[in-house]
Amino acid sequence: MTKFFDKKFETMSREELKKLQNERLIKTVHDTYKASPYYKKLWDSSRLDVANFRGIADLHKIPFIKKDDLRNAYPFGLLAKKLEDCVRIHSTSGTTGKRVIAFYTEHDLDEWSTTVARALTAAGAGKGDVVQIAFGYGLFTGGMGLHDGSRKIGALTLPMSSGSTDRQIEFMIDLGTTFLACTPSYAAYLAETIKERGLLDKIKLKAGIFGAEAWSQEMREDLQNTLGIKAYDIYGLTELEGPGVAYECECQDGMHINEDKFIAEIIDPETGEVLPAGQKGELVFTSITREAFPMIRYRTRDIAILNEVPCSCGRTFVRMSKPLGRSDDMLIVKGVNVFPSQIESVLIAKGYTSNYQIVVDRVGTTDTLDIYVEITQEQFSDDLAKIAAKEKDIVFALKASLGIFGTVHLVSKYSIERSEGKAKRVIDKRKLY
Ligand code: DLL
Repeated sequence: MTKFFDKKFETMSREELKKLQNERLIKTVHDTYKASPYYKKLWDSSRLDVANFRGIADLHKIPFIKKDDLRNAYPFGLLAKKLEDCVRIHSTSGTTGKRVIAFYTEHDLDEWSTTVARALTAAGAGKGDVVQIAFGYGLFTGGMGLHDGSRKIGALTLPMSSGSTDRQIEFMIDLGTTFLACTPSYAAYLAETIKERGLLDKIKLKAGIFGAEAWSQEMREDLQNTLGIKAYDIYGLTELEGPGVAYECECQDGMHINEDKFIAEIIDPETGEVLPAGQKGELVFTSITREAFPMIRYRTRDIAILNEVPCSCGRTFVRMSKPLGRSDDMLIVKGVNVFPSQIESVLIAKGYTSNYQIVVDRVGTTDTLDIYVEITQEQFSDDLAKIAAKEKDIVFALKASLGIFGTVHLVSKYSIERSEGKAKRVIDKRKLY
């Protein structure tokens, strides 16, 4: 049965929704122009006529905001409220450059917790449920984001943060956790450990809310089968509040974008041209309810497809596909575009686990692609000929999917480090030299 947290908005007619988006967009543009010197300068230099801005019809006239803008404006340049009106910050991990700091007013936190409450409710959670949050707490948005959403729906919230796997399992059993929220790779690690310890019949999990990294449909099925749950996807990014920008309903066929709070566009990442729904391209979001840190035409670098076909759950919000990867996660190996999730799909479809790592290197002028895949202890005791045959089988399956040959190495269990947060699937040595 479909459950809604906010039926009024989640099932609003498309016409009403467009009207609401338009009003909110015009207000956001005017407020931001007045309040943020960075946006003012950017818009003035591109001759945006803010006074006569007509809303969605003029959205394409606004220049994009990119990650570099956020870095250049660090830390306060994009603030559109006084610092004293802000009550919290979160931040990106900053592994590939300066951190981005996002600011929130009380109103922003309330809006955010509503988006997460919608996601949890769509997955079936509510009062009486026990929600175990194994996303990292702290500057990362996952922990606190899910926490506030879970509190909002009246569930019993377990603020575990990531890691301490023994304690996670102990609490899960002792408190009868019904919903687990974490990265899919950490969920896979938890599932593997619970299974190995023979504790599957002791857990009461009904569903999982997983996100913050790419995960394939095959990985979903694997998690669902092992844990006996439904595994729901949740999407978001620090720049746009955090988790909850989009969420899955029981149909598990794309994530509904919270369109009363965000306007989504798909663009050609090369030309910046706006593409029609149904075409693959880079997701661009405009926030229309955020006060402290408005993001107007923010280029996410996530590649996805929008689906405007009405969903049978009754929600009218447009759906986005699973991100196929970040445009900057995409590997170009031997001239071919490769997303790690494509490799994951092949491996899981062949019966392997999601414990794999991809190593790309260059010998002379030729790229090399090595894929390390864990096998079980029993498989590892196979004779060499059997292992070689299995490796060859994966090599050909990957060639059929990616179009290029790689080298596959089947390795013993636990040779690949387990992840408690976002998994590190790719080591691109070409970037390290
Ligand atoms: O990962 C926010 C989040 C926390 C989302 C918990 C979902 C759950 P960042 O650390 O800023 O924020 O990373 C954002 O992670 O641009 C995507 O590339 C990726 N990502 C987030 N959710 C998904 C997902 C959080 N469901 C970046 N599927 C985004 C695939 C995802 N990729």
